[in-house]
Amino acid sequence: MVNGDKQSGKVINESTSSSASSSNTPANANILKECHSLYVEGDYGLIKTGRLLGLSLLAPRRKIMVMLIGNHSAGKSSFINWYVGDRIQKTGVAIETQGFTFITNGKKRESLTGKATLHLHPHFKALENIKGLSDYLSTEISPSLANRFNCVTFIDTPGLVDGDMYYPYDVDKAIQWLGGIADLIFVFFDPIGQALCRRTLDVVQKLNAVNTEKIKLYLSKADEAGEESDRQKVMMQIVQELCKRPGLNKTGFQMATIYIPDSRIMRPTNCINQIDDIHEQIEKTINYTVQHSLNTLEKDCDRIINLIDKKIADDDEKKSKNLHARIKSSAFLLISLFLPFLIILREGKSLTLFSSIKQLTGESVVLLLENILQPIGDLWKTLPHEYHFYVHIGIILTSLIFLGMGLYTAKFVPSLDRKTRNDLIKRKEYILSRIKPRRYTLYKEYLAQSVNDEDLLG
Ligand SMILES: Nc1nc2c(ncn2[C@@H]2O[C@H](COP(=O)(O)OP(=O)(O)O)[C@@H](O)[C@H]2O)c(=O)[nH]1
Ligand SMILES: [Mg+2]
Repeated sequence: MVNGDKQSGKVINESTSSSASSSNTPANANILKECHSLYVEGDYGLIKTGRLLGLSLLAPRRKIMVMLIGNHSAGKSSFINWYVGDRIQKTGVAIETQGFTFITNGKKRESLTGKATLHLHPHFKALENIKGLSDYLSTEISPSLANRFNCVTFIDTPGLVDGDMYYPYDVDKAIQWLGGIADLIFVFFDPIGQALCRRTLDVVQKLNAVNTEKIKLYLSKADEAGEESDRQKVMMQIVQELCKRPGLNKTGFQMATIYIPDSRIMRPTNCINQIDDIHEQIEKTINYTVQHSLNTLEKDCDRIINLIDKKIADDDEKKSKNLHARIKSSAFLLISLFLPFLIILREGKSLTLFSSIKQLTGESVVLLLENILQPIGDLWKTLPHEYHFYVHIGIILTSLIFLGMGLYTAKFVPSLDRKTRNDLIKRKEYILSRIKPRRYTLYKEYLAQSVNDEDLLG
C-alpha cells in the first residue's frame, strides 16, 4: 500500500510550527479582500472610474499564488493536502496529476473542470492558447478553515518525468506561463531515484531565467534520505547538478530539507524538518502582497484624482474659451445686423419700426435710439444724393464681413455636459471621503499586527 493511501478523511494538525499559526492571519486576508472590493464594488469602484478616464486598472489579487513543481512522486500533492488540512489531491506513486490543478478555499467542497476554472480565474484566459490544455485544467475548492490557507491558491503541476512520457499539450510552455503569474514557485527534489530528473532541471533553468526571486528549492521527503551522511550526499549531488546549469549556480544557494510531519506519511527519523521555511516564504509573500496592494491602491487613487482634476481644469479652460468666442461672435453678429438697420431707418421705414420697438420696450428706448441716430441722420443729409447708393453698398458689404467674422469666431470646442462633469466631481469626492480613508484604516489594521499601539498613534 502506498503512503498516500494511508491518508484518509481529514488529516493533519495545522502545523509543526509556532510561526504557522501567525501566518496568513484573517486580518491580512480581510485586507486583501477589501482592497479588491474597493476596485470592483458598485458604480464607484476604481476600475469603473478609471475606465471612464481611459485608465485600465487591474484589481489586486485576493490571494497569492504558489506553484509547485518537481519530479513525479516528489511529494507535491501530499504537501498541499497537509498544508490545507484536507485530503484534496490524490497522492501515490502512480502518476496521478496529469494536468494543472488550482487548489483554493471556498464555501464548500467542489471540483471544477477546465471551463469553470477559466471562468473563476479570467486572468488565466491566455492558457486557452496552449492547444489541448484546457481539458487538463481543474480547480479543487476546499472549505478548509485553516487560517494559513486563507489567502493562498496552490497550483499543483504534473509530475515531470524523463523519457517518452507523452503530454497531450505543451507542458513546458504551460509551466513557464503559470510561473510568470505565480508569486512563489516551490521546486521539490526528492532523494529517491528521480532527484536528478533532467526534465525538472530543464524547467527550473528556464523558469529561473525570468523568475529568479520567486523560485525556492526544497529537498522533499527528506525523511527518506536515510542517515545524515546519506542526506548530505543527496544534497551534494543535487547541488552539483544544479550548478552545472548556467544561471542556477548563484551565490547564497539555499535548499531546505523538508518532510510531511504526519506519522501516517513520514518515516521515523531524526532529520531536522525545515518545513517552517515554507511558512516563512508564504507569510513573507503575503505581507509583501498586502503592502504592495495598499501602496498600489493609494497610487491608483492619486492617479484617478489627478486625471479628474485635469479633466475639470481642461473643461474650465474650454468653457471659458467658448464664452470668449460666444461674446466675440455675438458682437460681430450684432454689428452685422445693426448696419443694415441703419439703412432701413434712413430709408423712411423707421416709423413702423419705431412704433414696434415702442410697443415692445417702451418710450425710453425709442428716445435713446433717436438720440443715437440723430448725428448719423445729420451726416446723411450733408451727403450728396448720388453717393447714397455707394454708401448703401459699402454698408451691406461691411455687414457681410461682420457676419462672416461672427460665424467664423463661433467655433466652439466640445466641453463636458453638466451630468458628466457632476459625475466626475462625485467620483472624486467618493475617493476622498470613502476609498482613501478606508485605505488608511486598512494600513493601520495591517501595521497593528506587528507594531506597538503607541507607535501606531504617531
Ligand atoms: N516518507 C515520506 N513520504 C512522502 C512524503 N511526502 C509524500 N510522500 C509519499 O510520496 C508518494 C508520492 O507523493 P505525491 O504527493 O503523490 O507526489 P507528487 O507526484 O509530487 O504529487 C506518496 O506515496 C506520499 O505518501 C514525505 O515527506 N515523506
Ligand atoms: Mg501529485
